[in-house]
Amino acid sequence: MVEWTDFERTTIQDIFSKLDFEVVGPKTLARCLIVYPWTQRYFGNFGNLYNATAIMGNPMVAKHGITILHSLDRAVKNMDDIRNTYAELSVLHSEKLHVDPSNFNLLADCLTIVVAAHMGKAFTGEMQAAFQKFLAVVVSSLGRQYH
Ligand code: HNI
Repeated sequence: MVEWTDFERTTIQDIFSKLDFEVVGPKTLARCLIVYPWTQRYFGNFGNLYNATAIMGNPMVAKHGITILHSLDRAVKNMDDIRNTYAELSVLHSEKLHVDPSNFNLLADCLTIVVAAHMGKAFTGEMQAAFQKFLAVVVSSLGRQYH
């Protein structure tokens, strides 16, 4: 069971309430596919991922990035039970999609970078610590049903 301080709770909720999912989601997934090109192998049905320009302009990447952000928002709304919130998604990524769980960390890091770029100076070290703690719990919960 993860303990959250009031500061962590408020910070995470605050960051998410201000994020434009339609912008941040696509940017995050695109960045992951560009920086870690081996992650592209899971998106074989997404069409043209030939280079960075193609990835950034790919509507399926954009749509899926938004889906991921909405899914993260579910964790924000269930901060005391992220593990159960992601039980089904964990099974899906493990048994159906066969996504190597180390990739969850890569996507989480890309999200942190995109958020930092959007928030600029407002994204203090303490806020980053809270945000990354949240993402670490998400990553661990998504990886829970792997065996
Ligand atoms: Ni992920 C589908 C959430 C990381 C590959 N993923 C989903 C769906 C959600 C989701 C929600 C839609 C499920 C459904 O249709 O029922 N994925 C998340 C979250 C994270 C994450 C919250 C991490 C923070 N997924 C990743 C990573 C990869 C990944 C890192 C691969 C590198 N996910 C997929 C693939 C699909 C997917 C592939 C199916 C996409 C499709 O539409 O075909």
